[in-house]
Amino acid sequence: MLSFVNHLHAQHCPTYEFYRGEKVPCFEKVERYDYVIEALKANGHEVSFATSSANEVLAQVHSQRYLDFLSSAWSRWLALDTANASVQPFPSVWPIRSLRDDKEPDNFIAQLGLYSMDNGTPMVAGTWQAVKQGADCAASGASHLATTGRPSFVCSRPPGHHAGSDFMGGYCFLNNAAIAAQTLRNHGAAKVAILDVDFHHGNGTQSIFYERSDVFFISIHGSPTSEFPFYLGYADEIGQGEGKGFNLNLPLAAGASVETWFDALNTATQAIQQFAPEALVISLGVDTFIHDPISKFALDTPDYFKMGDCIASLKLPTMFVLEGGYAVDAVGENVVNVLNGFESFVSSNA
Ligand code: SP5
Ligand code: ZN
Repeated sequence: MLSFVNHLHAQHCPTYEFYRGEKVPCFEKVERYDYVIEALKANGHEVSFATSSANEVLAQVHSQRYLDFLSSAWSRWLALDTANASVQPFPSVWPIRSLRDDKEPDNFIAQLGLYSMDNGTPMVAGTWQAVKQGADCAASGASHLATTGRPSFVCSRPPGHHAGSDFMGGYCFLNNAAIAAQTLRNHGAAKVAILDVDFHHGNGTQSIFYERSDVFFISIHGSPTSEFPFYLGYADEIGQGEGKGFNLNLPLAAGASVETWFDALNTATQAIQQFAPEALVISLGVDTFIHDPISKFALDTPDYFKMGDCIASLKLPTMFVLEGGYAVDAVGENVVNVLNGFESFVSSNA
């Protein structure tokens, strides 16, 4: 499968995040990417740099004021103090209920809170360069699928599915899966489905398409009663207005078995079949892995091959976008197993 790889990913290299008030090393590590590239090459998958720009689609997925903030954030952080060059900014105040989010304060940390859902998404000097290139890879993977009918894999970090139209969060800045889906729409696909198999609910992707009937969002994830992002991802979120009936959440209890997970996948694939999209985007997080350090599902390496095979049985034009997965040295093999499982179905049913 052709992979569009983000060669600027390492410019996003935060070193620490906060856990229970203490600084801990980042889970979303630079090496995750290297393991995926290594596994892609070892399995004979071709790689390409981005071939399209996401400039146009970015403004369809994200608000202009958020894009302006994100693209200029580091220079304004540095302008406060040159010593900030080696400091990761974190928000400390947020405009929650009863506070105004329509006014943009001049204070940088106040702006950071306005455009963040958590304090778990560290930013560094090269974050914008890395995430913009990731968006270009997502647009490229979608254009490749739309123009050739062949599947693609977007190999990029940081991930994207927690990023909403106007906020970052959960290690995510630009929503690559949403950018891919919107690019497919722009190429003429009337209906697109996004299946999010990351352990965490894809709150950003859900919210971007919540009032739209042209993009059906389906997510299998740890229940928000106990798992990040906590404040979205319940089964009663079915879409709104035009979008009513075009959002499906399948939350599972932390600790759910592999069998339970594949039952949910079966429910998801049936719903996708019913929707009959012209293209399918998979938000491919492999933090469902039994040894993932921050997640609580039990999938093992061979299960990822089966996942790919199940997805291929839909026989839809499909692309994959890398999301989470933090058991660093297993991420490559698990991701590539999904792609191989997908291709093995396609070739054995050709
Ligand atoms: C894309 C994605 O997978 N984002 C996940 C963001 C999760 N952020 C919260 C991390 C909390 C880490 N908790 C550490 C538990 C260690 N036992
Ligand atoms: Zn995740």
